[in-house]
Amino acid sequence: MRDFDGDGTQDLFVANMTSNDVSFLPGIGDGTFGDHQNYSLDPFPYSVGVGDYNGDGILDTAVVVESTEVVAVFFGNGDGSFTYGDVLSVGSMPHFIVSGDFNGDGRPDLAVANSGSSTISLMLNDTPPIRWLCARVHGSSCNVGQGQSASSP
Ligand SMILES: [Ca+2]
Ligand SMILES: [Ca+2]
Ligand SMILES: [Ca+2]
Repeated sequence: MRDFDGDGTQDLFVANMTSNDVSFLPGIGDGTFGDHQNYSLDPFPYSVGVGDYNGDGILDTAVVVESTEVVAVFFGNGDGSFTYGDVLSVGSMPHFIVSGDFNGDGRPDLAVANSGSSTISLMLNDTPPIRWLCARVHGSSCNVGQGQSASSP
């Protein structure tokens, strides 16, 4: 839960595993949420990481998609809308993602737990301009591509 649209209220960005999409819900500030915006993905979007991955000062999201074994990055536009961006290949049956600055360079990175192979895929964020560097952790690897599997809204 973070303020994605910069209006001072906490918003939600959630993965909908059985409807194959993600939803942005703008917080009103009184515990309720405004109309949601959905973004389609391949089957089984599982979890969401949050960080400013392209360094523009606006929060972005990174969504694990289990069926295609990728992370789909959505860049925030600052008004509550998102632009579909990078697609990062990860390991077998990826489920959970965490975002943090793992190498201490000030830029948010991504780590994904791959339940099918008992591995972790670590992707280091080398920006600006945005560029993902793949690291191998516990036998897993990752590849970086554009528009490989997920679809725009
Ligand atoms: Ca907000
Ligand atoms: Ca951003
Ligand atoms: Ca980093």
